This record gives sequence, C-alpha cells and structure tokens, in this order.
Amino acid sequence: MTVSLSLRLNVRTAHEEGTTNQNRRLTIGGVSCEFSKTECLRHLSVEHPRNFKLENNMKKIAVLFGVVLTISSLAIAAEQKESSKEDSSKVAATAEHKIISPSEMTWVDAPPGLPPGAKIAVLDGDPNKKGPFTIRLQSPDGYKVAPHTHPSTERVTVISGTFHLGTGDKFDEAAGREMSAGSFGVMPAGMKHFAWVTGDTVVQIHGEGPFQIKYVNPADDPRNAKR
Ligand SMILES: [Cu+2]
Repeated sequence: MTVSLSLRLNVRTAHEEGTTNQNRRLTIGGVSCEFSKTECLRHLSVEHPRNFKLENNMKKIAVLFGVVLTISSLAIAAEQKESSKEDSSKVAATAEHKIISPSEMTWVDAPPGLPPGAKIAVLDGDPNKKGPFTIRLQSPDGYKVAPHTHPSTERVTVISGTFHLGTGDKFDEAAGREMSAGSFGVMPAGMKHFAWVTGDTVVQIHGEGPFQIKYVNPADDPRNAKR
C-alpha cells in the first residue's frame, strides 16, 4: 500500500525528458535514470532510496502545504463574501443620494404610539421596517412622552427648541436633562426614559428599525386610550 502510493506520487513529481514512453530520462532528487518510467522508479527506489525518500517527503510537504493553503483561501473567501454581504445591505439602505431642505420635508401626524399633537417627517429609510432610518419629530410646547423603552437604540439630535430627557421608570422633571438645539443623546435598547419639550421643538431621531415604543405603565400608552 505504502509502496504503490510512493510510486504514484513519484510518477507525478519526477522530472521527465525524452521522446518515447518506453525510453525516457527521469531525474528524481538529482539522480537520473534512462529506462521506462516504471523501471526508473523501481530502480531509483532501490538504488537511491535516500533521494527517492527525499523526493517523496518533499511531495508530501507540498501536498500538505497545498491543503492548508486551500483551506485558508476558502476561509478568507467565505469571510470576504460575508463582509461584502454586510456592506451591500448597508449600501442598499442608503444607496439613494438625496438632499432634503426643511421646506421639502413632508410632515404627517405622529403614529398612535406617541401622544397626539406631534408630527413626524421621515427623512430616510422606513421606521416601520428593518434597517436604518432617520425621522424628525415636531412637538408643541409642553409635549410629554411618559417613561418607555425601545427594542433598538434611539439617537436624538435636537434641531430647534429645547428637549428634555430623563432616564428611569418615573416621569420626574427634576431627573431630566435639558438639551438645547445641537445637543445629542443616545438611549440604548431597553433603557427606560422619558421626555418633554419647552417651546415648539424639533428633534431628529435615527436608529435601526423597526422603531417601536413600549410604555413602562400601559396606562400611559396612547394606543390604550378610549377614543
Ligand atoms: Cu424614546
């Protein structure tokens, strides 16, 4: 079994010269032989076992190296495929170039999960779907949002007016922080927080959709209010 494998390996690695199949010059491990290929291999394995063994070991190392190289290449290729998949999903969500001036924004009533009186404008993506989104929320003076959480991170940038943000499960103005125009805040997914505004205020909210709101106290949820 071992011998036949060795011979087969050497048929491939031997350096061949000559014009016919019957009579060729074979060079294995620096030793030449001028018989038929099979005879040469037999001759060299008996007469020059050291060279024969050397040639074989080199071939085995080459085969092993080739296998390792192939596995690494496959792993790298798989990784690259995975990262390009991630990149393409990001590109798909923001592929469309656009510039929207404030006068071009379309304002509609805020969804029923927010207290009535506010308006939103969707600038990018769709807050109801999976993927990145950017919206603006316009709320009148005194507008309040009771303690709540979101399943994904909420990022707030104050555009105009004054926003106030506090963390915890009880609405407490003393625990809130004032955010003037230009301020930025992050609410990690699941963190309980509440907000209110002074003066008509516009904030920009961006994050990963779907953007959902869950009130700490269900009685605070405007969706549960009797209409
Ligand atoms: Cu929130």
